Amino acid sequence: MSKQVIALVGVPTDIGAGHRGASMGPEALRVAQLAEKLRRRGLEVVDRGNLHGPMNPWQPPENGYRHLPEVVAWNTAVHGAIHHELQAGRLPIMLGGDHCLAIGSISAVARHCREQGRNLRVLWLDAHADFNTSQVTPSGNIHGMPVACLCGNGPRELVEIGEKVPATTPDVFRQIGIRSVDEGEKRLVREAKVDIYDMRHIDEVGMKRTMEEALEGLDANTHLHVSFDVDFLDPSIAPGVGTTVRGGPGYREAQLCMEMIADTGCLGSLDIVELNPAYDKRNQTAKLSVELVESLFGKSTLMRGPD
Ligand code: Z70
Ligand code: MN
Ligand code: MN
Ligand code: MN
Repeated sequence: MSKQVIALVGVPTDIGAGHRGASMGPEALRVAQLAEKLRRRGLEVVDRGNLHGPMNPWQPPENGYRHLPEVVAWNTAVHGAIHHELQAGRLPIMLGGDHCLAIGSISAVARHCREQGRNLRVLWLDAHADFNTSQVTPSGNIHGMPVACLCGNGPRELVEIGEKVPATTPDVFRQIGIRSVDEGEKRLVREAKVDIYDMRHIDEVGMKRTMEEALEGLDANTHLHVSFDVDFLDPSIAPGVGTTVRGGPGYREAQLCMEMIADTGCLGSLDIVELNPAYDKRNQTAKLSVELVESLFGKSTLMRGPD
């Protein structure tokens, strides 16, 4: 087998968010030396630069959605770019950008898995379930809706980006670190039976057992996609996000989470989203994200492996 090549795809927009600034995420990750750190691990990395799309018009929601046409435009570009990289055998890392962009990236991954006859598992690392619809959203912000859209519950223009409708089903998702779910959204995740490992679960059984559960059933034919919303992390270590929610995983729990994913050998694609340099201090949240991604690609904090 030839060496796995990683492709970085920057998507500089905050079109789906409720705070401005996630559009600066890709550059902050580059400044924190994401590519160089992965290369130092012996990996081959190409940086595709940034995708382009409409400006953020910063308008109030219309019919329950903020900036829907712009969100469609950005996600259409993401879908094409991520599918292109997968098709060429590369492992794409999407540098967001806000989390609405996972509609484009995960629909592309799902399409690729269908084409290749592979099974898909999505690990959704987030403080939020992102399962809102226009009926129940408290904000109209589409970054609170990507999982619902991917499962067919959303506006036609977004749901159809996956080519197959729905692009995915709730059973492929494992959500970890969840601690902020809106009232109407709770009913929806329960009805859809989304597999949620919330902070209470992590507190009760620990991160190790949680990850064993979330990773159960993977095999050599599984493509593992990690959608890493940086607000997954406790705000004391990761202040550089638009929406901080206290009570998240700390440094050691987050490292263990990444190390256990690396150990599966199944990682096939990654989103890094919601990093917001406007709220950060000395780029510390970008640096921490890069450290965690190094662990995701096999760097161990312990005395294991080639390090
Ligand atoms: C809330 C909403 C949200 C961030 C997702 C929050 C959504 N559930 N916020 N990611 N940072 O407005 O739908
Ligand atoms: Mn999110
Ligand atoms: Mn393909
Ligand atoms: Mn979030």
